Amino acid sequence: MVKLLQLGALGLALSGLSTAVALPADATAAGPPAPAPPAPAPPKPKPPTCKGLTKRQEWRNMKRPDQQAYIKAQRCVMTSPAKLPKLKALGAKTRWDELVMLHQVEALQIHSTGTFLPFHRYFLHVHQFLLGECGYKGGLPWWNEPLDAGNFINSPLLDPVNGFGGDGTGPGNCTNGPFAGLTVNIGPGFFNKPRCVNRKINDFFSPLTNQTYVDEALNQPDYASAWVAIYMGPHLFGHIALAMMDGNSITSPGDPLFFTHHGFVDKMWWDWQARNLSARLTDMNGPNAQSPDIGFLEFPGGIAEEAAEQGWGSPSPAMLAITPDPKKGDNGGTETTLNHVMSSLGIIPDATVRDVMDIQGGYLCYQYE
Ligand SMILES: [Cu+2]
Repeated sequence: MVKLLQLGALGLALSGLSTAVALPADATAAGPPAPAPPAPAPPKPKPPTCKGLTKRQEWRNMKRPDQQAYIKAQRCVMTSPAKLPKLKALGAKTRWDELVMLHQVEALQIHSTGTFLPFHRYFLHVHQFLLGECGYKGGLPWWNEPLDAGNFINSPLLDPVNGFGGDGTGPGNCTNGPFAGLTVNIGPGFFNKPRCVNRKINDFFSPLTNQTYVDEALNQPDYASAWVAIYMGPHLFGHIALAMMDGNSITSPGDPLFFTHHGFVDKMWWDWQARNLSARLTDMNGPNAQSPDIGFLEFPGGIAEEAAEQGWGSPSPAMLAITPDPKKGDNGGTETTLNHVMSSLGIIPDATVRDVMDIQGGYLCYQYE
């Protein structure tokens, strides 16, 4: 991805160069001016395009070695030492912790907001980058949850050998399988306590990820209603049914399974966009941070009340000191725009919402299968 961007920038620089070279040639011509040759058509700036799309396959359609390579890379990120001094100072011990801390620090500006979908698309991209550091070159898997709605417990994704490990057991609801024995140091909430990878499957709520609810989201007429339908629909109920990392909204990405759930969420947004691309590649709005009075849409009460009731605590002054300005790029307003700047706290460069609107626009290059 980075390479493509660099190539794109190089192309622009080269096209600028050829224009610059053409001008002095005319200017130095001696004697009477020759009839001007027809001006060469200015090179059309090439829109950034994708050379070879990465395939994001549904987990059970991936070949077994590809599944194993993905899980191996996730384990590698979970055991690689943290790199960013500011995040290490706040308690991140591994590269995985840095990823989870990113979600933690920005939690109140990326949930219940218009930035929810673009940020989580960017967040998956950050995840992909970290897997790349561990040598993974394949696409991210996604989970077709309607196939398992009502029966998450028997999903092949929860297989201890060929999946992400099963339902949590024991006092910490620690999962078995490939992530057993690994430690996540970020969360729950705004606290940082070392924990196992944990989850608690609840098939009372998992039917609410079924195709009916997906279709309801996909049938929304505009972004303003679509993001709410996705967020409050299959996204939320998938989280409730999985209760990843103590069921905590702030630090649930500690569980590697999070990224297959959010692949499903991202695909819903893309499927919605694809129904009317010309309009929906630029359709963006919604608050760029939670209102203190409303907080998370899924919980009653505002931010302060939720923090107390959910036992999350609040961001420490040190966390607030590294929290990006949620209005950056939005002209100081409270509404998410295409110029909204998204930060990964230094894991990868910042991106704008515009960058991620098109999953095949050049900044991103993938397709769902
Ligand atoms: Cu999130």
